[in-house]
Amino acid sequence: MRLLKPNDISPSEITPPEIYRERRRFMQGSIALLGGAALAAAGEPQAATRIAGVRASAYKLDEDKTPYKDVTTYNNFYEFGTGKDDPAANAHTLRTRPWTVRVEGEVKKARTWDIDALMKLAPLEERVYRMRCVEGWSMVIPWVGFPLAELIRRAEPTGNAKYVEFVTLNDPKQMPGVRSRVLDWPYIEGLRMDEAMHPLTLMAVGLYGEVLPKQNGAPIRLVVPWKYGFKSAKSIVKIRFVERQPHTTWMAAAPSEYGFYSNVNPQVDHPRWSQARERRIGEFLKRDTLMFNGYGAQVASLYRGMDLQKYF
Ligand SMILES: Nc1nc2c(c(=O)[nH]1)N[C@H]1C(S)=C(S)[C@@H](COP(=O)(O)O)O[C@H]1N2
Ligand SMILES: [Mo]
Repeated sequence: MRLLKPNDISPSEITPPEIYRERRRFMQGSIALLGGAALAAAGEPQAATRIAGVRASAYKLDEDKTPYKDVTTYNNFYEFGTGKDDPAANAHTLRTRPWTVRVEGEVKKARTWDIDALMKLAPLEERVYRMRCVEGWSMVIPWVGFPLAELIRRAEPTGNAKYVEFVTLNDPKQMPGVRSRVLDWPYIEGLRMDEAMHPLTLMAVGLYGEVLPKQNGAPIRLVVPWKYGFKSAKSIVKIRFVERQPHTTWMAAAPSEYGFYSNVNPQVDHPRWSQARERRIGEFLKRDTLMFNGYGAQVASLYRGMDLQKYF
């Protein structure tokens, strides 16, 4: 996603992955030629670590998984830059230990969770989900995580808790991108309570059986597979239960383009491009985008009676 003034971007400006990879290969070649071995090494993701005791789950897909390399080098994480390869190059400065997540607001049990305690809160499972970015590309990713509902139950929300707000890290010392005013920091997202409680909604701590790479939102992020990617907030530090609909970062940036709900909906165009089709990273031909990203059987009932053109 890029934040530009209206009409600044056309869908054709979104770099197709094959061209992007070509460019990257070229750049890597130039770095090698400069003899910048240290520079190249700094740009590599940290050594991956396997997570023990991850269970298989019923959430599988009959679709090819996007290669690890693409999942971890083609990213949106504006705190580390707006280019797709910026997060992989820059996120090594993020410190993921010690890390705490504050759970507060309209709950009986407000608590500060240490990340290592959070990772043991519920059994970790592998879930293969489709992810679809509002920019028109998609991936299939084997996440490791636990349902957000498990955390919510332990917090014991009060009757006033109607929404959940997710606040992510905002530290200019670790995140070079937040020095730029491209968005209002911290990055904030939100869900309605029933969306947050939905069994598909995942707190992810890993992918491909390994600890979440920093560029993918380590140490903990949200994954909401029936919504556009920007709902899946990375590197979360606070979860607040609130009565009013949260004011999310992308709504503040461009209210006519990014609504609160942000359900994947091929029938509602982005004001500057169609959402009817998408490019699966690694494939050449575009495929049709599915209503609710293919999760309609599970989530359509959450929106029964709502005008999805109005509540986009
Ligand atoms: N904190 C934070 N979370 C974020 C973003 C971001 O810029 N900052 N980008 C969002 C967008 S637009 C997408 S598509 C997904 C990308 O996740 P991935 O890079 O792991 O595929 O992260 C989302 N979460
Ligand atoms: Mo996105």
